[in-house]
Amino acid sequence: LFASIEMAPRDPILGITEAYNADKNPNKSNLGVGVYYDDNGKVPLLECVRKAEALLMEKPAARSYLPIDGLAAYDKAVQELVFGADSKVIQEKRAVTAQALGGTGGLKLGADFLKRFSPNSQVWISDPSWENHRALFESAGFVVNNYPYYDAATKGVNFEGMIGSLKTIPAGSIVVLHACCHNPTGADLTDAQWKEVIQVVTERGLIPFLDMAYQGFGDGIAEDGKVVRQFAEAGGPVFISNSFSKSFSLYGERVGALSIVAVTADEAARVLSQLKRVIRTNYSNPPTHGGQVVATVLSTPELRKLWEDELAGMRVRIREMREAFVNKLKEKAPDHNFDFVTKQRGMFSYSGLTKPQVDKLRDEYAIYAVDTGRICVAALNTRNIDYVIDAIAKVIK
Ligand code: PLP
Ligand code: TYF
Repeated sequence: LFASIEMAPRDPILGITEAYNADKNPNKSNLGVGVYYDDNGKVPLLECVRKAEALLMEKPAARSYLPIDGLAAYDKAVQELVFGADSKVIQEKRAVTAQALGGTGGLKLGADFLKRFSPNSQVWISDPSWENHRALFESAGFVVNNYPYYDAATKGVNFEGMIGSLKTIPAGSIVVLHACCHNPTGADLTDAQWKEVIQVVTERGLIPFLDMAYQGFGDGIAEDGKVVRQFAEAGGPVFISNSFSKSFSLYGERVGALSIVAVTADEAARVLSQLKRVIRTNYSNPPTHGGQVVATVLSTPELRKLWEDELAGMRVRIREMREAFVNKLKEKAPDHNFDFVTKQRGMFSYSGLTKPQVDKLRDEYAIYAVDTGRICVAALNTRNIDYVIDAIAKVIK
């Protein structure tokens, strides 16, 4: 059985962390993986999480199985967060939400559900997109295509190309959209462009699948969730996967969800029953701890306030690093213009660094970035930024 099995390729992003961990250079920096680090270069344990865990420890509870679709309090809190507490789709019982194993788990539940009920659809993802989108939808059995997205010349979105493509793909196609903070480019659509996308997707009967892994890292919690709300109001169906890996710094707890907006409450009930079937045959029911922590924080006013402040702190720190990056490069490499970096949103920047420049940064300076030139701005801090800027200025000379 195993004799003829070949080595699978490494995940290109997670592979960078392995190489970084093995590097002995004391100045090394990992700008590869999309993880938020604080100014000390550490993955933070949020205060709101620590306090919620302390609260939970005060009344220790047995760990029986959760319902198939997860903790009810969690699912409710997720709905209110992604659709807004006053959302019509919640009032009309047209939205269903199931706790999932991170954002990845939400995407995979949605993909498996769609393969069962829309087996002949094809999937369209942005060019480029998160490393795992293509593989995940392919492993659910779909053919995956790209729609144009990034324009290297303007370092922004090729909106003409994108909307033109959405106008030609067949009705029933599944369109994966980054709700905010596009990974890997950092280039998001404007409000007017979103409006046009929503109109084309709705009119043409495409199935939107919104991936929201960075709610709160762009302009704010409500601001970043706006697109989800607009899609929901457009009528449905809509699929939304969301993740708390980054916004709660709970990467290893695997907390996320899949929400589906149906056209009627009756449809929604049937959808949920089928979604539970997908979950049952995959992992039966989700784990308790992360869901309980997030539900506790979101439904306890003081903790909720603390979380919003801590999330704002992360968002602001990334912005400061974007500004410092641009200003410092202006001094060290005045012939180059990096102003686009402050226009990008979220953790990432498609920096424009070429593969040979990325190789040189790694080999000569122990600075690790993705081959495409994507850097994680959230890995910059007041201690490493001067070293990183000096190195970048040298490799782009
Ligand atoms: N979707 C996007 C666009 C991401 O960048 C990530 C990154 O981790 C995920 C989904 C997966 O999130 P999670 O780690 O919660 O599975
Ligand atoms: O894009 C990133 O860096 C994050 C983390 O297979 C990540 O989303 C990267 C690759 C992967 C899982 C998570």
